[in-house]
Amino acid sequence: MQRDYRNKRIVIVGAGSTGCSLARFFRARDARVTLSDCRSADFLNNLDELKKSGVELDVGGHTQALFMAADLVVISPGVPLDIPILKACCKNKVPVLGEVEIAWRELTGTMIAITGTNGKSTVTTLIGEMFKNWREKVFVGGNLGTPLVDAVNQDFNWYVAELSSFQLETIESFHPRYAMLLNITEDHLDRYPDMASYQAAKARIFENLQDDDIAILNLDDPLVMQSAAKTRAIKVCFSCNKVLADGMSLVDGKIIWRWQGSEAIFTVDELQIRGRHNQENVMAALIPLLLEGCPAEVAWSAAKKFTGLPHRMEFLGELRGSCWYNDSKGTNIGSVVKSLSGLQEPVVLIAGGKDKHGDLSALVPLITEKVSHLVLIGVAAERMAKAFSGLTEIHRANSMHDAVGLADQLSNSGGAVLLSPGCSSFDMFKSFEERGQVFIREFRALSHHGECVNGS
Ligand code: UMA
Ligand code: ADP
Repeated sequence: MQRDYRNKRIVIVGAGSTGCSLARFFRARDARVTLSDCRSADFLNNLDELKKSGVELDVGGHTQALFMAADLVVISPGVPLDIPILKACCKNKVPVLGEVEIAWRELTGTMIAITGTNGKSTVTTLIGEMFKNWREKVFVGGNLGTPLVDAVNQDFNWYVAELSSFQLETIESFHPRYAMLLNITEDHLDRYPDMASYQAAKARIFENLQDDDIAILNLDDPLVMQSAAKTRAIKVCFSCNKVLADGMSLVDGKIIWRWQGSEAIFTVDELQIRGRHNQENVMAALIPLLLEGCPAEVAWSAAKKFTGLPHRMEFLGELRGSCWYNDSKGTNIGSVVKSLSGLQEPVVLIAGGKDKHGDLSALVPLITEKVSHLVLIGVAAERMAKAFSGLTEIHRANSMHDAVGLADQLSNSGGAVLLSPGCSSFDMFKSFEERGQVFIREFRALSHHGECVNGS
């Protein structure tokens, strides 16, 4: 239902993609909008268009008086709830909500929400591709890139939304028909005091589900099952370890779907995306489609065509006999584990970036077994060097240019070079995309001089 925001004083916090979309949304509703960002205008997107549309700016800090006079404060995902200005709002009973909640209140189709530490973007995109193959009008976005609020007042039957723990922190009534939790491993411990708080934020995806809603769960992940223990919704599970009488299982290279007497079987060798984790992603993605009555062959033909997203184990090509991979989206230790596990050859690993303070020990066996040289970049380099000391040869680089040059010198024919940082990018780059693009550019510059066989 459309809310009346006319003349309401709305303060939006964060002038990134979410904040700008929110500002447009509220201006279109004739609200009195202020966009507030702690950074000064020089470091922000060009906000001239928004200014012209009547949005006021409060940049280089958050002005207390504006917040205290607001009818509603709406925050971007990257803004933690415990900053002083938001604590003051809470104390003074100024309502604070997040963008997902604002969008949800006005959306009319069926919501499929996907969260988890890893695999969210892949699963969200896959579900979108399957719906499109079924000729359905579908919005695909959220943490993936397009803020959910951009979907309001557009003609969609379905919304497939990737949600981060940050976005789930500020929901109230958000109530998807399908709520999917893929896995939980350590991440974002620079924002959360401990794993329990991170897990609790993820578990909020189930908070408003009713008896006939569906929770899609990874049965092999104890933290996932624990997070959903109290949900009222129908639990539909996927598992690579158990054969399920009702659910999605992986058995001897076949994905088997059994649900209330019906059965569908798919052959994993037909997929182009590689690795056990991607098989799990496909299994999870198929579930809402099959439950909604999409013919199995229609969903599967979209899965077969899917070649994966950029910056996720993206094969760049061969240089002097070494295979180069861009996994810039490997932003936590769990994802580096999956990416390294998929490689059989000796690896020169480029890792590091903005430290999320996670436990690095899960990487120790793989570094010992597979990594011939570790090239470290960014703020986390120091801590990683200590944690992996003695396991392999460790090198430092001050830029991606130097890291790529070093990796080229250290790699041998028959080996691999992998950028899988295990950290966010914000110490050296604007985003994981920019980091991946710089890596690709440096690889191409080198390949220009060396013997290169092109990949993607
Ligand atoms: N800011 C303040 N005050 C603060 C903190 C931040 O004003 O106290 C300002 C910053 O100066 C900056 C702005 O907030 O200008 C940035 O807001 P944002 O970080 O929320 O950035 P957006 O561009 O709106 O992007 C967000 C998501 N970013 C984060 O969660 C960090 C994007 O996910 C998402 O694609 C986008 O909304 C649309 O939904 C990115 C991400 O890194 C990809 N997500 C994390 C992840 O996947 O691990 C959760
Ligand atoms: P997210 O959106 O959750 O960050 P992506 O689909 O972008 O996830 O994948 C990011 C990285 O996470 C991949 O490069 C891969 O290393 C790892 N990954 C993908 N799917 C899974 C999964 N199901 N389980 C564990 N790790 C995964």
